[in-house]
Amino acid sequence: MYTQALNTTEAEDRSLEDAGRAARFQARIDAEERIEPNDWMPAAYRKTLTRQISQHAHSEIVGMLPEGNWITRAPTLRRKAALLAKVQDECGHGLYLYAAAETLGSSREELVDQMLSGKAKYSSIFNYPTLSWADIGAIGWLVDGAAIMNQIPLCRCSYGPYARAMIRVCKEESFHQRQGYEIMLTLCRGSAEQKAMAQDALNRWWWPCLMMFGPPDGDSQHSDTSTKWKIKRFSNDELRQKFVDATVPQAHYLGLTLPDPDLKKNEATGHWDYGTIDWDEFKQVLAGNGPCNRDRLAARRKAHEEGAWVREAAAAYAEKRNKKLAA
Ligand code: FAQ
Repeated sequence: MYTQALNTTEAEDRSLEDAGRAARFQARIDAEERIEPNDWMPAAYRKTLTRQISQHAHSEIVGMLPEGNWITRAPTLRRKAALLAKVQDECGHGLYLYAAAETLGSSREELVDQMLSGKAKYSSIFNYPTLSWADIGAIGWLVDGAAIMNQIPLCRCSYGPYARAMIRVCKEESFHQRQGYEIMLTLCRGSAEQKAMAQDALNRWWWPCLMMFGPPDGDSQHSDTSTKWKIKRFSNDELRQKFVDATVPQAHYLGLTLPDPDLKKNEATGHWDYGTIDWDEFKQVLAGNGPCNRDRLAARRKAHEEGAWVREAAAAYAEKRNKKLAA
């Protein structure tokens, strides 16, 4: 476990700043050096990274639920195998991310309890329902697509364990994005009913996906410090725009229409200008009032309770093994 002595309070940090530690820390960040678990870091850097990484981990774990819902109903054995593997990958991402967060001094139990009690956030996107098979295509294409756009720059995050975890996560998310797009392509080349199902999924997932990138830059609370510390390399709005620019031509290739009458190519900037996002809806989802917030937390709490015997057995085995090794 990483030493408790490194867990400085904010008051202690202020006095350490006087000694120039904070300035040396910032100089290392500015020089693109990686910060590793045993290095000195300001309490606020540790806190914001623990917040972001744990929220990211919870998103991967809760994110298994909407797709997991379709494993038993996948249309073919091939689709079932791919979906099963994808959902397992998301679980693996959650586990790397909890491990990365643990290097900052919080235990996995503590972090998971924060999620189960509703104190910690997870991505808004996982509070929407998966109503048809096309939603599985839309999630892979759009949700994983948005996740990649956000996570590729995190491979260069200043905190070593998070940046390294992101490399593998991004490779797997790219595969997920392609399998989702391929489901959409198959539906769009199928019957009129299948194409309509794909269009309906796009209509429902498009705006919530744009919300995944977080509040507009003017309302983002953490962006300034996270940018200074090179946790964030692009702002929420910059990443959202990159996602729109990459995704609109993909929708056109599928022969689908984006549910935004204001969407228009801006010939001067080369970007796709999009309409107004419903930030009230985003705030409602964050406040726990999205279509599935209650179901998602109830499902996670049930799984946690039902898994208690596994945790107890693992702890008993570890204790026995440690005693044996010490003997
Ligand atoms: N949902 O000041 P900012 C995936 C919160 S993984 C919920 O701009 P920040 C893979 C934010 O936490 C998806 N809350 O915050 C997958 C803060 O609240 P706090 C998850 C949100 O941190 C695919 C407050 O609003 N990805 O999809 C959201 O600078 C398929 C103010 O916001 C990550 O977590 C939101 N959408 O920027 C899995 C990536 N947006 O903490 C399964 C890492 C904002 O003060 C199936 N995270 N908030 O209480 C990040 O890059 C950042 O944390 C942002 C937010 C960009 C999400």
